[in-house]
This record gives sequence, structure tokens and C-alpha cells, in this order.
Amino acid sequence: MKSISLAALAFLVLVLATGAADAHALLDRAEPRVGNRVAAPPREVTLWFTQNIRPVFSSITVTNAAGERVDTGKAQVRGNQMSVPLRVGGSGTYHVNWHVLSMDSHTTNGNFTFQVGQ
Ligand SMILES: [Cu+2]
Repeated sequence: MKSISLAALAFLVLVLATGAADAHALLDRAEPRVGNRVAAPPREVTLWFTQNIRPVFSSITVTNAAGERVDTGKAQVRGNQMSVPLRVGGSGTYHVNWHVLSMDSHTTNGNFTFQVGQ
């Protein structure tokens, strides 16, 4: 009996863990695209997530090749989409860091880069 209940418990834990992982807001795509090169400095960065996110605790920071913040700090959230306007920041590698709070109250974060210029 004990081994059966342990197996049932293990199965339940697996199901719960898998369900929770599915429910997190993960980065679906971005513009400029992750790892991509664009000719001119973009005027904004937009991220799309795998579920809707909450505006209050969600943010994006963007730094240019010199490590300077080029985002305005005023991210806009609509549904599963978050975007932030950028100041012109020259060419080179840009770093994007994002933090979001999804509707299921889980926080996730991540980062990626894109290239500007030749
Ligand atoms: Cu979640």
C-alpha cells in the first residue's frame, strides 16, 4: 500500500509541476528579433509572451553597446505584449532585460541581445 501511495504522490507532483511550468509567461518573440541584426537603431522594443502579463510589475530595460540605458523606462503593456520606446543609442550590441508578472502571479525574467548597424 505504501509504494502505491508514493507512486500516486509522485504522479501528482509531476502533473502539478508540469502544469505550473506551462502557465508561466515566457518570451514568445521579440521585435527586433532575438539575436537579429537591424540596420538602424530601433525606436522601440516589443516583446510578446506566452500569456497575458500584469502591467504593474513588468518592465524592460535596454542598454546600448556602451552600456547606457536607452529605454525611456515607460513600458506599455497590452494583453501579452509589452513595448518600451528607445532613445537613439548608436550601433553595436544592445542588451534587453525583461521581468514580467503573469496573470497567474508567477514572475519570470530573461535577457537577449540584438545588433544594430553593420
Ligand atoms: Cu506560471
